[in-house]
Amino acid sequence: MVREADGLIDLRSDTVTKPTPAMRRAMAEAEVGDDVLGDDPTVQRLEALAAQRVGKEAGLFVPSGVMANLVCLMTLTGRNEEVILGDQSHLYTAEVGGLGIFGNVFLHVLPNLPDGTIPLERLQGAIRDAIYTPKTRVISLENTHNRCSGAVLPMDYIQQVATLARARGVYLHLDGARIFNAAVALGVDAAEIARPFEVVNFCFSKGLCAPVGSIVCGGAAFIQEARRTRRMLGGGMRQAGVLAAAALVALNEMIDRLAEDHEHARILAEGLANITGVHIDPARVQTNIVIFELDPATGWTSATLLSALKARGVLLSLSGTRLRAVTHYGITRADIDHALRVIQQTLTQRP
Ligand code: TLP
Repeated sequence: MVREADGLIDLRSDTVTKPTPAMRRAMAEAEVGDDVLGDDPTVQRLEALAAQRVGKEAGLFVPSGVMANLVCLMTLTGRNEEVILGDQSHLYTAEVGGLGIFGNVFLHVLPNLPDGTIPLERLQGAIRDAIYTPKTRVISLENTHNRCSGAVLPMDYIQQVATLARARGVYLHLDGARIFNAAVALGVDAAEIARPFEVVNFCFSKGLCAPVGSIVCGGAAFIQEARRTRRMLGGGMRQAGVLAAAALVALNEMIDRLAEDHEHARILAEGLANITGVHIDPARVQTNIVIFELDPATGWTSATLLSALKARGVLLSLSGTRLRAVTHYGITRADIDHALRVIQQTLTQRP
């Protein structure tokens, strides 16, 4: 990795990753066509490979993770229906309520535990189908769980939720924006994680470094219907093969290296735990997202520290009121050590 000329250590998100040289070459050379007319061979190759990676029949390329979630859930639901989801989910906290607004879908929100799960008993009690309630159509889970420090959902938990959903005639959806981080952390294929879900979406534009794009995967009939939803949302793209070409490189070359990001996140979390005034449980950090809080006795708030660190060349972001650092392809071990030194030095001063 070559450091950017600005010298910043940008830990705001893995979405800041830029396309690799191999991606730029593939984009320049991509064979393209009008994808709304079904003519783009590179998009078709991407959709087939992505679906295969998560063990589903078919895939649909969409511009963003937000649209992927919308396409999945709007395709699965109708008026008077609801989606059960966690109060810490990206869908509920960071997508402007689009599912309720565009989809006319009721968002039935249940509390997430710090490990990203929603207790099974709560789900069991929440599914409903009475004449005076919305009908529960989907349960949506997130893996890895962004606001729960990038937590990986336990496989047996997912299986239990799937068994419950099936028994009650409810679909299971996965916001798998970072499914490959979960797969690498567990040492399993993404298809194994995706198996219990009817419908899964994931992103190419986060840790996998592609510039744009997400994918929706599921059964062939579902994807045909999802294509119509994408069109309605304005997500049909024309010569999208230039983007799909980068996403193909992401799938073929960028997954295994996520282990390095996880290692950097672990080192960062352990380093933070040794800094006076920082509250973090490093054992919670399983993938590439590190979330921590400050002791009020330091005199610093998340917001004041964020701007002081920015002035010193280290960029973090907020996760609610907490601070967040995300490791990625653009971050080296030396960057982690430097960021830790800067955070420690800054916290020893008064704001
Ligand atoms: N997450 C972004 C921000 O929006 C917070 C980030 O920096 O982490 N699902 C999950 C679990 C996500 O973390 C995100 C993006 C999305 C969906 C949406 O993806 P985009 O922003 O590419 O549409």
